Amino acid sequence: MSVADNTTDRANEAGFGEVTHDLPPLGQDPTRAYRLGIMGGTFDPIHHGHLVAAEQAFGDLGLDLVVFMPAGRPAFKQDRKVSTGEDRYAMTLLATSDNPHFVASRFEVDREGVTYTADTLELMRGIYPENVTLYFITGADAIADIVRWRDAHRIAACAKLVGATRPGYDLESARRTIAASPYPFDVTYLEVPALAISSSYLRERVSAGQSLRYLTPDPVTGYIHKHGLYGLQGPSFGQRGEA
Ligand code: DND
Repeated sequence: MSVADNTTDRANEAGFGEVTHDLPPLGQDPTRAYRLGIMGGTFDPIHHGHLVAAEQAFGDLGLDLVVFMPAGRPAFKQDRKVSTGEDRYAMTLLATSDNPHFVASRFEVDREGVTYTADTLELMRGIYPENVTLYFITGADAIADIVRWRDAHRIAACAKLVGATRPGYDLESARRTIAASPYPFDVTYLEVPALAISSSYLRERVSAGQSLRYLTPDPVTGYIHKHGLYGLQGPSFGQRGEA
């Protein structure tokens, strides 16, 4: 059975209707095991903290690939207007394009309705054969929250978790929260270079007309300026002089 046939059958069984996808093929050789990393995020915008965490997970866990998956319609970002899925996907594609083991996917952006991680991972579990283990990569702060995410038990059943340290977050508290959970989460904690960068910090800098250099790849900065994201004031990119 091809990867695509498998996708449609299993997704139908799960009640999601027919699913087409752009996920990379993996698991072709039934005699070996594969490891697929999934870096989920709102990525509004993507920055070097996300990229470093994924690269560290790739190396430390011996992953075959890391799929960067911008969240489709995140139910959990009610406090502010999130940029369109198209803009967040485009920036993710630009940021990952020069790394041969990073892939950007539209899997959530193209899905109708609110996109929950449990649904995404269950669909992916159906798409990939059993010799592919899924590793969902998050910041350590998100690890502590994950027990409260929609259908957390389904997340625990479909994927292993990777908790990347993030400046200011206490790993011990994340460990305690996971240990107290009734669900069988399998978490690997990673020390990643401490990059105190956040998407909100980048958005603030853009709206204040400040540089994003060394905080996110230059093509992402170019996209933000060209498309006037984050309340950028003044002339568009190319006339400002500074990226
Ligand atoms: P964020 O909005 O935190 O993404 O969402 C992360 C993932 O959680 C997405 O896939 C969401 O769909 C999923 N989620 C969240 C809440 C509820 C549910 C699902 C649900 O299904 O119920 P950001 O773009 O802000 O960040 C992406 C990742 O990168 C996060 O794991 C974050 O902790 C991490 N990160 C850093 N890691 C290391 N160093 C830094 C980082 N900045 C962000 N400087």
